[in-house]
Amino acid sequence: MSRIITRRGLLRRGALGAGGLLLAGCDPLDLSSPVPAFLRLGEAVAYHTHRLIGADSLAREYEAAEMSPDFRTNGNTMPTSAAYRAEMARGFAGWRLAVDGEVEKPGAYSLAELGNMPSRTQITRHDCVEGWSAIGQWTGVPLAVLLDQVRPKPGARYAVFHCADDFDGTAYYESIDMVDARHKQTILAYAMNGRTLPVGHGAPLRLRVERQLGYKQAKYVMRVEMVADLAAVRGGGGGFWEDTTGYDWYAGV
Ligand SMILES: Nc1nc2c(c(=O)[nH]1)N[C@H]1C(S)=C(S)[C@@H](COP(=O)(O)O)O[C@H]1N2
Ligand SMILES: [Mo]
Repeated sequence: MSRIITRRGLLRRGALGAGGLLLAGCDPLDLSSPVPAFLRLGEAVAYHTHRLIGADSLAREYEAAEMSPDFRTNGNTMPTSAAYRAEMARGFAGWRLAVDGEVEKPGAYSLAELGNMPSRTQITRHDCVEGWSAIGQWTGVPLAVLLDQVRPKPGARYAVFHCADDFDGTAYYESIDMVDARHKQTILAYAMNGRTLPVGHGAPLRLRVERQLGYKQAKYVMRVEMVADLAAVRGGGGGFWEDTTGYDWYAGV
């Protein structure tokens, strides 16, 4: 019997009964290769199911008439760091998004530069685990466009989003795999509902990774770091909530 080691212990492949039934007819449960080793059982099944349905499958998009009249904010709504506050006071004129790590050509991009790149606008539903949803319109630069500029090295397997805010001194961050990083609807948004992204919603730039839950939608993104492995990044779980509360890293909706 083959086994995979997860962050929370040992899984036997034969234990994946529900997933085997769900996906009967193909051989999807070879967990030896593409599933990140630290996924838990249910999460591994969800990850595999999503990847089988299709790396390119799109999250549902909505009509303008369906947009929520009031899209609430959640989590941090105003980073406290002095550097962030100083940039905010200047309308983020000196702010740069760093894109670095396992890449051939690290870059630092101003908001004007990001705004001049190809953009995508999408109206999607945001689902927070705390039990609320909202439909909003997002405009930004596809992460794939940035990746084509910095050229990830072959070993790069995850994009890590480092944020300006923290909870009691522990920085917020998130991460996604290369399939989601290159997905058509994965954008770094600088506008929401047709206006400059408000500070409460993550100005100057926030991630939209539309096939996953709310907490993956990192606000106040300062730096995108390409890495080979998530174990060495902060708590090793791939995100703030994953590290501190045990939320799933792969939070498919
Ligand atoms: N940097 C940062 N990103 C974050 C959070 C946060 O507190 N800090 N909260 C997350 C959660 S739980 C949700 S539901 C959404 C909320 O986004 P909104 O404020 O635009 O509604 O942002 C996510 N991204
Ligand atoms: Mo959330």
